Amino acid sequence: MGRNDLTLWYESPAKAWESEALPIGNGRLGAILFGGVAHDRIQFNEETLYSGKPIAPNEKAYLELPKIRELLAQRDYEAAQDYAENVFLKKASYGDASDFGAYQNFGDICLDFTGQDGEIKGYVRELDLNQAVGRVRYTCAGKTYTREYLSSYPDDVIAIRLTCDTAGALNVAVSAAAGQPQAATAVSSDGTIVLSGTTGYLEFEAVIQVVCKGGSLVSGNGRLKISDADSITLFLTAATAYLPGTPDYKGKDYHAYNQNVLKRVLTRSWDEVKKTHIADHQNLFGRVDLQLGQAEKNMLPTDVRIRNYQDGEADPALEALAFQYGRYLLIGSSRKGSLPANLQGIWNDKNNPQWGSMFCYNINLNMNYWPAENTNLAECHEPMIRFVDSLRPSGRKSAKAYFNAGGWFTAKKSDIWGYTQPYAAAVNGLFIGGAGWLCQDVWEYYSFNRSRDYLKNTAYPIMKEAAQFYLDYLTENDDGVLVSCPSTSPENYFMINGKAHTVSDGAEMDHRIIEELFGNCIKACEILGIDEDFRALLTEKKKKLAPTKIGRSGEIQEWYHDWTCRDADHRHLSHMYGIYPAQLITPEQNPELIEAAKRSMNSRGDKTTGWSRAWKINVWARLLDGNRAYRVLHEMLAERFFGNLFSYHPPFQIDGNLGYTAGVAEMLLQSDDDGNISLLPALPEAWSKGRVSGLRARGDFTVDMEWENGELVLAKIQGKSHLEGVVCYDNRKYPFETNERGIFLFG
Ligand code: FUC
Repeated sequence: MGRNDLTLWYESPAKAWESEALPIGNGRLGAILFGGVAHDRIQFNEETLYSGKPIAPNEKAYLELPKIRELLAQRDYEAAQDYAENVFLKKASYGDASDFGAYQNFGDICLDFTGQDGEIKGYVRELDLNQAVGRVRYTCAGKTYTREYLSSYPDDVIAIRLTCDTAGALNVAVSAAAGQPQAATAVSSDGTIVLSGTTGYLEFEAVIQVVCKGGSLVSGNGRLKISDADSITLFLTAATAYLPGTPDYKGKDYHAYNQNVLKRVLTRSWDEVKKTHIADHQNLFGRVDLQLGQAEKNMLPTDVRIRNYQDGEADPALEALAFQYGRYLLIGSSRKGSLPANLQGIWNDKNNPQWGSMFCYNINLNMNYWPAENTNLAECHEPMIRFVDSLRPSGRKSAKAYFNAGGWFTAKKSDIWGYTQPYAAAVNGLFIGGAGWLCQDVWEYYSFNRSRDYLKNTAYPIMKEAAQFYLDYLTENDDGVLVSCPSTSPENYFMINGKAHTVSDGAEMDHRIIEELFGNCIKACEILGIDEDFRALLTEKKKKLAPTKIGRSGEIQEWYHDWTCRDADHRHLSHMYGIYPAQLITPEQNPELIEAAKRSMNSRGDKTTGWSRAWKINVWARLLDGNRAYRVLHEMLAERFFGNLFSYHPPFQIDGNLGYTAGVAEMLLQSDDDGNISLLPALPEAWSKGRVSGLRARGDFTVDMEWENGELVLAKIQGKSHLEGVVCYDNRKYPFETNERGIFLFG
């Protein structure tokens, strides 16, 4: 077994799904591996198995909007909130809220072994991140048993291989446990188990195909009983009737789909399937190498390392492993053609998971994609961008229905059914920045990869239409500035006369989201040489947007007015948006605001939910405080990562993992749209020596670096030849030279 520095490994089977078991995934099909000896459980998911169904917007809701604005103009926040929640957002107006979809558990593959009655020796369970293969190995009565598990993107299946070093020693009963109440199981002596049914709205089917070498196979009692086999291979395919782009989002022939997948894979040997899978995975995963310390620590099991780390033992290699784990998880949950990674990626064992395991974009979905570009996984970004695009038809209806506006709108959350409406309670559901924030990903993909064709045909149309919504929605206040009204600052409350309110007449986060979106649209118009009038309009409106303000506490104001917030340590850092994830406020350009931001960050404190800590790592990196970023990172890894390295809010949420990964990269490398690349901008003392290769910088650059005693000793910044002549310089510590081939060297 591997034991290399990119392997998670354990000396006993997993009992707990959330904190011990190990994930594999191909973007569409995910599985969680337990590795039990007598009984093995492989819990699986298919990314489109959601409850719920499409919900129509309330087309007349906008008629209530002027009243909310009027109450806010009178600064009657209590009445404004009451009206917003009980009239404008009244749940009954929007159909049945329970139709909002929750991600579902598909089921389990169960393996019950017999004939292994002796003492179990040398048990090892591992997940090899480099190969994306899970393994179990142990010895019993002198025979060594091995299991391998993978979820292949090229073959579109989950595949499991059972072997033993002694011929004819495998005796196992294979069965399936349905995750859905309305599912039936059919077992057939041709070696298949079919699990099919409906959620009430959506039909689904999974097929498990067993292939044995040697021995015999019989079916009965809902199981396939295999005796005396030399080796056994299981393939799992699963699909649903989900079909986006149709009025009811249904119509895929899932049965034919499964049959085709199986037909194809059954022509291939296990070795071929495995080889193709590893090559495909390594093409993405292998692009980045990060060394932060001694790998020898991997001689200890991963859960032991986490415990030692919690006890204060230094383990920079574990910090690097958690970085790579985030990349592994993004590859496993977001591949070209799939849906984006939801709150739990694609891994979920419940039918009522926390927050429906939905797509939530007042931070969570956004954070999932923070490492997509800078850690060299642009292909994994594609599902997110396609998803944003897919929200537009519904988003146009919501813009019209709730705001009588053009363009497209979405509030804070969506399922797979195109939900874009605002909803009660306002503290969550009246988020105005959804579409704008989602457009950040659309722009960033261009910014890193610089495809003009993508900018013109994909990015700009999505961004322009979102900008059109904000142009219609913004209102001018008594100070003559444009504000978002009504709006909330995600999920926070402000205090007036001892009372907490959430509906406001201007939130810093919205203003910065809109400023960034307008700015990116302006840049796109300039690059493409189009839409001169629209560009002029955006430039004019951008200038009039409410600026970032410093309040009497010396901190950044979270709202247009100088209010204090109810929870000083609130997990959302919405007023830091301009610093991270946007780059509107920088140490070079805005030193005063940066000082105010530091005060805001200190007020919020370090110890919050999983994803909130990850956001803090990224913000402190942008504030160029590497040691502080590291402190948060260290506490996060010790206090918000389970032994299986899933990060938790709690509960497990993948945003924490992915935000952590982005944060590590942000500490090592920063870049912007103006051609600045900054090497080791927030290197902590704890990482005094290390090297990294394959990080990405905006402008289509790939960066390798080595450092010793906290100082850069070598850097290679490689651009594409078509970018020769692009400005590229380090505006911070390490200036470097360009040469005529677009390769920049330091050291
Ligand atoms: C937002 C956050 C919560 C949680 C949920 C999924 O509502 O404020 O903390 O992450 O999304």
